[in-house]
Amino acid sequence: MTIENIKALEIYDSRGNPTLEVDLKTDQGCFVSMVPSGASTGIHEALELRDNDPKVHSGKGVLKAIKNVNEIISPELISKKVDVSNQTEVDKLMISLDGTINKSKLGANAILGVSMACCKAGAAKKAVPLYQHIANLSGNKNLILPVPSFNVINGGSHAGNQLAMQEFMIMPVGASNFREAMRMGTETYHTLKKLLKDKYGLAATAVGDEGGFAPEVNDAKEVLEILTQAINQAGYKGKIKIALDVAASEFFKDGKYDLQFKNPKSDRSKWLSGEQLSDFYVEMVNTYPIISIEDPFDQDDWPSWQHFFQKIGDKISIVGDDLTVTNPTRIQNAIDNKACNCLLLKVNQIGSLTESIQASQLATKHNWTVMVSHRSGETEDSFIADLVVGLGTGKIKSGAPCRSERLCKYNRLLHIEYELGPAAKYAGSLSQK
Ligand code: 2PG
Ligand code: MG
Repeated sequence: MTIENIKALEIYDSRGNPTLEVDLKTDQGCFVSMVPSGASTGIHEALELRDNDPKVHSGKGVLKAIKNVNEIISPELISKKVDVSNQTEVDKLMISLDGTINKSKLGANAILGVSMACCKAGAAKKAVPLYQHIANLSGNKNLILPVPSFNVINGGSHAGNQLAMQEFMIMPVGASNFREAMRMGTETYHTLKKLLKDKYGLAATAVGDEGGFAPEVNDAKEVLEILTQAINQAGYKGKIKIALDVAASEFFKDGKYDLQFKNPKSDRSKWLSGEQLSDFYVEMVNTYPIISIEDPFDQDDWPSWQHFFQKIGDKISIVGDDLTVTNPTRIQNAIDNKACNCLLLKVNQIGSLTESIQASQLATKHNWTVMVSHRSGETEDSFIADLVVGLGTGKIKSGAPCRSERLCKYNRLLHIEYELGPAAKYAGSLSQK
């Protein structure tokens, strides 16, 4: 089964910014993918090609990327008669057609759109569900339903409040299956909503980019306090743990961390050194049920990562996102430097499925855990739900249980669990080391 046609078009993501839809046709039908987009993007990520015409969409148009799919990638893949189930060959062809190290010629958004659509077509050709096809591609024999990490409080570059840290997440590690994890997460989300309303008023229940609440609170401890209260009040003490994504690259300035970075009158004397910030985290971990901290430091502040890993790497997951950008070279660096022990896997950071699988394999080979992740700008494509089950990594973050671009991933996971029936396995506490 070869490709008959590939067509890209401009659609919009959950923030109303343009992105790509890719429609790939074979004799078995049309396979559609949609490309996500980040806000707190790491500087080492593959290049998301934008038109940069300030008069249109503030420069965010993706017509160049679309043209690259329609006029360069499509004719090449069609004329080479590539087999859609041979994902490695398809991705390799596109990577060599691009020829740059960060996909800056064709755009990681263009390449990824075709890569994901092709994977869906490949699954159809093999007549297996998408998650099974991905499991086969990656050589994984263990299909696993992940622990969801619900981002219930939004801050950082995803929210209009003063909170510096970007994501406060809840992980139902004590659930016995994925359906129960959803119930625990949503009940806690609604309990939290009520607590926030009672304490701060109705405005505190407005949501940020990923569907989590964005109360006007700037103290992380105050947030952790109310979050712990919500978990306990919902009846899940000990069964739901907390994970953070600090996204510290967003507020690293002149070698220091500015926890008031969204305040134009930020007081420079309060900026923290890497070591001071590390002490702050240790105190938080000792006080609250925190099991995971993502991007605790800037993407190039290696000494702080190493220092923190030494201190607490045996106790919690230290997750590399901007640090590692799903890039095997940066992951290898982090392994060699003992900087973290968990990979955040985002397909658009590297720009193809084959390289994402390689990144995941490299991380797990070195005993890291892997959390598959959405982007803050999302679409209704639920590809990453199949990806996490197929890779069997046991963890996913897809925002709060609120807003359909977040829920479509969780809902797809519910469907997969139903489809697998008694064979479905939930990662639970095994998702942690
Ligand atoms: C992150 C992501 C997703 P963004 O930092 O982990 O939550 O945000 O897509 O804006 O990089
Ligand atoms: Mg992150």
